[in-house]
Amino acid sequence: MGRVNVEEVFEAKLAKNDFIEPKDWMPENYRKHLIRQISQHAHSEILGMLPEGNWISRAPSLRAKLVLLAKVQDEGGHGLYLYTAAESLGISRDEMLNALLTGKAKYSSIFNYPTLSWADVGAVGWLVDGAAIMNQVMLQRSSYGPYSRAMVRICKEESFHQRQGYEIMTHLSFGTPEQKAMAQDALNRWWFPTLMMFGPPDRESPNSENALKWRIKRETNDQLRQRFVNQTVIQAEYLGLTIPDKGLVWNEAKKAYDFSEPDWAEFKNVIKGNGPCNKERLVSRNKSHKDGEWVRAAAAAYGKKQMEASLAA
Ligand code: BYC
Repeated sequence: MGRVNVEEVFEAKLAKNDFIEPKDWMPENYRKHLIRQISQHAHSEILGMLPEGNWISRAPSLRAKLVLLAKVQDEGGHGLYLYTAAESLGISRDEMLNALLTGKAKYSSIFNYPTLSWADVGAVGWLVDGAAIMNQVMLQRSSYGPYSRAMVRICKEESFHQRQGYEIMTHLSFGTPEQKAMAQDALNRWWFPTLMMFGPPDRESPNSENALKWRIKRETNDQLRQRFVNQTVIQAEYLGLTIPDKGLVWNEAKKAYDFSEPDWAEFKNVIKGNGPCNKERLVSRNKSHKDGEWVRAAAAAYGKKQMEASLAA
């Protein structure tokens, strides 16, 4: 029997749309690319708990508080699935968390903006979760099995999150003039940062070529951004809100909206660590990590005892 060429097996799997699984051979750059993207994604979920968590104690009703609590808890769960998927590629949870806590790791730019009013909780759910789903639906068909399966579950929960945000925006937009003004103000502040979530324009996206070749990403940053704009304009119209972009205009020839580019200098500055809340977010995350030390120690001790008991039985 001839020797199996592992590279050919890998390529054949990609060509057939089969999943690559943790024990399969994979090129070292594919493994590193996935660790980078999945760990950044996990960090974003965990950091994403902070701007929303900021409003749990000030939610305007018990119902609103319960729904927001459930949503923030879901984000913690998403982080857990994603860290686990990244661990299957041979990196430890400690290594990833250490990179986050020391400010070395990237996480989504969007979570470095403040949530100034209850309307921001609505705008985050509607726009930020809406953008997250747009990106994550394609990731459900990502080539790495554990990442793809994590995304299936995450997408189900994200669609509930998007509804939660849109419901808040609906109440405010059809409420008093002051409430409608709050909704408009939130949209004004979150619109362009949300467009930045999709990443730099394709002409400046160094990772896209490999991501598309390996079917980690299925669509480009610009394609997803365009689809998000097309979908969201109609939702804003229903709410009677104005998207804060004078360059937004329907283009009949391309059957899509033209729109202004976000300020890419601002985006670069935020991911360098100089956004409005970068420092505050890292301080909060470090504090939570430290405060949770005894919980991790207790869970590890319990796990060890259970293991010893099962080995002795
Ligand atoms: N923020 O070559 P590119 C959520 C970095 S979770 C910060 O296009 P790629 C939610 C990028 O990492 C939302 N950095 O990269 C959670 C790269 O730097 P490195 C997060 C960004 O990977 C809780 C460089 O810029 N979603 O929504 O092909 C509550 C060049 O970029 C950003 C995910 O993570 C950014 N926005 O494409 C509510 C989805 N954009 O690593 C909601 C998974 C780019 O070379 N990730 N950079 O130093 C992806 O799909 C892709 O990684 C991205 C970027 C589309 C984000």
